[in-house]
Formats: sequence, structure tokens, C-alpha cells
Amino acid sequence: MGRVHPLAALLLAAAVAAAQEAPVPNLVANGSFEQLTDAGQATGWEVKPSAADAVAIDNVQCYAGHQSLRVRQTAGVSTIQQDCRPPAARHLLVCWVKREGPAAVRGQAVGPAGQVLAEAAALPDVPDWQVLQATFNPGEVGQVTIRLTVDGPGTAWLDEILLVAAEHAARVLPAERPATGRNLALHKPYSYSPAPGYDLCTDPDDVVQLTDGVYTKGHFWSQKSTVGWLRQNPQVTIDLGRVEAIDGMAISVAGGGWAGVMFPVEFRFYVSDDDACRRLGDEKADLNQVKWTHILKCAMEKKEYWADFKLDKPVKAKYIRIELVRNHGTPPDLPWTETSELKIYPPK
Ligand SMILES: [Ca+2]
Repeated sequence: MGRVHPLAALLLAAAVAAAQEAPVPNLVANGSFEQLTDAGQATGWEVKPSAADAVAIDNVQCYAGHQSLRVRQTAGVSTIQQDCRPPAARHLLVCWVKREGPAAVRGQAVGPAGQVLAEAAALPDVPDWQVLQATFNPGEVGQVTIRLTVDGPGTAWLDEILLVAAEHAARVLPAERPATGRNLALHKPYSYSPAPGYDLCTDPDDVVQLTDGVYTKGHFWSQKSTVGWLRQNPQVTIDLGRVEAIDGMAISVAGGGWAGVMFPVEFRFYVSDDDACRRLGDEKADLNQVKWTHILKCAMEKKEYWADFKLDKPVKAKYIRIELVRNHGTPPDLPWTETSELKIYPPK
């Protein structure tokens, strides 16, 4: 067994809670690199190393099980891939990666014509294991290749490669705020005004991605699992389905000036019990026709993170409205903000 990941205890607790449930089916075979052929190769994976000895099993470093797949190279690109046939439904691709040196590490789902269906890249400057994740719907493409690439000099360890139905995201991904427990917003419907509009991350699934439990890491604006707005101050209304006690909320944000995307300056949270909120899916709808109670104004730091807010005292509401207001960029009247996930917490 390798090092104990900081999340191991939490994952263990989750595993105990889920013990009565069937395991989440993984469409990737041998995703944890625990099974080897007689020749000592990872069963089920096609490996194209940058050099003869660039790719090997490592039984010291691992994220899950007892071993991982290690790529160590001075130049070139190593590719590790496997074909599968996911059905037409939203899927989540997960790759755990640890890296040293400048090598770029990427996980992709690629269709039969070479089209990239989903992609996530490892962040630099993360010394520990990090999770790459991306959602996609293969539609009717048939065969999908799960492809991991390590490009350039350095060392990368790959482990726990998962392709699962996206509805299982909360069971296979670490919780960012585990101590707080239940997320009232998970899989809840929402509407937005105006409609999101940014080519690289706008896709039909924008209507579910804010509450699907999938937190986007890395370059937000180019990942389909985020919802982005250009030159707009977006508002999102979440329908919790019934009146719930609310104690806090969290939102994941991106920015930092890459490609001009900047961090939001402020979030404003409102609540309402007015069922007129249900009609707010129309982007031309006037949200101010509904009576809203302003409960929280959150000044944001200029960084990519999960912003987490607790109310002074819990409120009860059926609808939550969130406004992203301005950004940290220049000029400030050109808001370009993105978000991946919203969470609403009940009192403990
Ligand atoms: Ca493993």
C-alpha cells in the first residue's frame, strides 16, 4: 500500500455508508492498474511509450489499490489508452494523476473519428495526487477511446481511471466540503438569465451542470462541465422542489486572467417561496417580478476556489437566486465569469 491520501478517511466513511449499495459500474477495465499480464504489463491497456522503458507499473506510488502506472521520460509523448462503448447518456471521466516536472498530463475521451468528446488537463504546481474529471455524452458514436497522454519531460503517475454514468459523480469523486453533508441543490433543476454564452464550455448540458455534483478543475472555460457567461451579469435560480431550511452555500469559480476570464467580484444570494420562479427559464423573463429576499452578499477573493458561505441564521425557502456581479478584470464593466457548481447546505 502506498501513501494514505488525505481523503482516505472520508472515502472510507463514504464507503461504509455505501456498503449496502452496489459498486458503481466502471466502463474502463483495470482502471486502477492492479491487474498485470504475464509480461508485467497493465491488462486491458494499449501503451505507446515515448521510449522503450518510459512506462512501467509502480508499486510504491498509488492512489488506489497497491500500484499505479508510471510514465518517466526525458522527452516525447507517451500514450495509454483503452477502447470502450459507453451508451448514449451523460458520463463522467475521472483520472487520478500525480506529477513531477514540466510534463503535461491529459485525460481524454475520443470518438471514432478522432473527435475529442471530453478532456481534462492536470494542473501544474500540485505536488499531490489530483483528480482530472470531465463529463460528456457520447451519443451514438459507438466506440470511445479513453486516452491518457504525458507530454514532455517529467514523471507522471496515473491511477483510478473511471468512466461511470454521470449520476454517480457524488459517489466516485471526493467531496469538497464533506463535513457539511447533504447538498440540497444536487441534481435540482435551475434556470438562468440570460442564457450562458461562451463557445468552449456552452453545451446542451449547461442546464444540468451547475448542480450535477461535478466540480471542474483546471481551465474552466474550455471544459464542457462549466457554465460560462461573456459580457453578462448572470443570474441563476435553483428550484429546491420544496421549502428547505438553508444554512449556507458554496460556489466554485474560475478566472485568473487566462484567456481573459476573470474572477467574479461578488455573489449575491436571494431566496423566495414564490412559485412564479418556476417560469424563469425564459431568458427574457424579468426576475424582479418575483419577490426575493436578499440574504447574503459575498465579496470574492481573486483566486480559483470553492467559496463557502454560512448564514448568520438559517432561512427557509424553496427557490434560491444567485447573481454573479462584475469581475476583477479590466475593464470591470466587461464581466466574463464562469462557474462549475453550486451547492446549498441545510443546517447540521
Ligand atoms: Ca491502483
